[in-house]
Amino acid sequence: MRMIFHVLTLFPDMVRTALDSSVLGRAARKGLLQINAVNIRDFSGNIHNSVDDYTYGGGAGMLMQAQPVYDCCCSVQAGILERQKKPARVLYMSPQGRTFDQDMAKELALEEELILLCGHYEGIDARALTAVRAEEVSIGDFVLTGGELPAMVIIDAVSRMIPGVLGNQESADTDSFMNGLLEYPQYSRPAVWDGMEVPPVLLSGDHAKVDIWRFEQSLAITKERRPDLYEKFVRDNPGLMEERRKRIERERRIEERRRRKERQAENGKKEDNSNDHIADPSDDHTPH
Ligand code: 4F9
Repeated sequence: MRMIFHVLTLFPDMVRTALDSSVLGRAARKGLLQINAVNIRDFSGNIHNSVDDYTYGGGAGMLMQAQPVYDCCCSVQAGILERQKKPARVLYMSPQGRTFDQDMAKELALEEELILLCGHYEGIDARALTAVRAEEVSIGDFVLTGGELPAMVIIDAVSRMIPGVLGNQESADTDSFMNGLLEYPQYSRPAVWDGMEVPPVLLSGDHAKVDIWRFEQSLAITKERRPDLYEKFVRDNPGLMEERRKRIERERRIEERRRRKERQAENGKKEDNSNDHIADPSDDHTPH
């Protein structure tokens, strides 16, 4: 099923050009998604094609008027109603909105059509937003010159959740942030570059060890840089964290035994090993 993104904007070319290249362009040509950039100015309804005016109450800047935005949105919704028998969600790009994240990207990828409304100047008359039932969405705590870049950010993040948009190679590496942790560092050839070595475990060929190393890197980086994400991960994955605790405990015991043997060998003197044949009850033999 093809997903259609309707972008309502005063700068439709900006949106068309940006989304016509690379991964999204390829997906569009494959028929997996469609970008419908609609010029709000086409709905001005006056010979001057004007769509903005001064704000009531004063203050700097112009505001996009309600009528062109409303008419533009209704025109697009009319087509959507014919195709999917229900109106599409209308997302208004705004710093006042709900913060966009990966969970929201996954949620939006379930829709067949979406309307992304882009404001300019000081924004859009609040009555139009009410009339079209706009949901305000923010991509972060900063102010831009318009909603086009946020709309493109959302389209990009949602599109890569659509089956077939990413190749297998590309989709495999999404799983890291998708699991709620930050990415571990990655390396390619050469094994030594500018005097810096690739961590030896990655050259070992031991896939289980590599997985553990990557998980540990992800955990450490997330704990250091994003304690909020780390706490959430620990809360949401008690089983994984318990498995990890057991693994670390097991490694600690093995290391301790190794050190003890080493000391014994060094001293050359006999210590009491008479209990070594008895299984340690705290040893965990479950497969990992
Ligand atoms: C929208 C900023 C969403 C961040 C829209 C000026 C915006 C924005 N997230 N800034 N117009």
